[in-house]
Amino acid sequence: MSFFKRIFSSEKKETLDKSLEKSKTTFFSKLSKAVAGKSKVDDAVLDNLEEILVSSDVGVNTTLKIITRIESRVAADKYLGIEELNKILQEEISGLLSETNTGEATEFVIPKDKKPYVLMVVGVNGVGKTTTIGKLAYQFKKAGYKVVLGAGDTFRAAAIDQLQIWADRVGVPIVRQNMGSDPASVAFDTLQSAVAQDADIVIIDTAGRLHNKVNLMNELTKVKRVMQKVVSDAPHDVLLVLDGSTGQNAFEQAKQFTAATEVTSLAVTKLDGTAKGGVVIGISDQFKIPVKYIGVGEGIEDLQVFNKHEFVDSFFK
Ligand SMILES: Nc1nc2c(ncn2[C@@H]2O[C@H](COP(=O)(O)OP(=O)(O)OP(=O)(O)O)[C@@H](O)[C@H]2O)c(=O)[nH]1
Ligand SMILES: [Mg+2]
Repeated sequence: MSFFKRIFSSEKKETLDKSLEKSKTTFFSKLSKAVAGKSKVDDAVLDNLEEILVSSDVGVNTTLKIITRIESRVAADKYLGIEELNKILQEEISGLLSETNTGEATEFVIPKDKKPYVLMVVGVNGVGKTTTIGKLAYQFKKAGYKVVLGAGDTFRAAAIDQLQIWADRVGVPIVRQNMGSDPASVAFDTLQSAVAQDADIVIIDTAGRLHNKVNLMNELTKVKRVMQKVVSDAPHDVLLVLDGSTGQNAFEQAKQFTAATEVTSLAVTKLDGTAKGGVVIGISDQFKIPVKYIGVGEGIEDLQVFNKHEFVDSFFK
């Protein structure tokens, strides 16, 4: 590992540790209370643990899996201190997430055989789509890719301007039309422009707010279909953005969205300043769709490639 890479990863780790501070403090103090005055891991401790995991937004199904693992590992009525229980929990959660072969990446990379690689970003309003696009454009550009943005959220004028600000900040081109124009037409233009410029990556923003859900899903379908007139297998990635600070709501949104339209990866944002970081553990376990990115702040650098081992490590540190 190079010197710079080492510096980068330790910085990344520090940011992650800091962002998860609130989740960790809440979790650890609840955990301490659960074992305070106890001399063994009995049913009462396990019940408490179950409650702590559920209230940390890990989700019921994933919590039950974790409890089962702890039960089979800890001999009944064995004495365990808080440190030890914490360590076992960390190991079991890590083990559980290891059963999926996603969340191993550590860098912002895209497959080489797709050019341009087309990434479409979807999600309900306010979750952080546009911000995540700006941060992604920054990271991809930094990694040496040529990026073009498409302002496919034509529902609000401010949405187009917001993406323009990010494009300017990062220094990448943007393709836009007027407010109210057809998002599919913007996507078409963006792909054509990207092909003409020999760009590596296209990122298309979409509206989160439309008159109703059916409209929104129909529109996404249309955008995809029209894109394929330019790049036949586009989009290569449909990234659903979820607001992690909404906890179980993020879960629900993921369920509803994935049922209504094809989603190929997830980004969970706003993990800074929330006590609901556990939601990422549940989402990674419950959805077949990989969590690719996590948002840890509003700044341009505040996006990380989701790595499950680093995440669990930070969560329990
Ligand atoms: N703290 C924090 N704030 C974030 C993060 N990601 C996005 N935000 C903030 O969330 C708010 C909404 O972000 P947008 O990117 O506009 O969300 P959007 O999904 O594009 O919203 P619409 O365009 O209305 O559908 C902004 O104030 C962002 O700065 C994050 O990781 N952490
Ligand atoms: Mg937006």
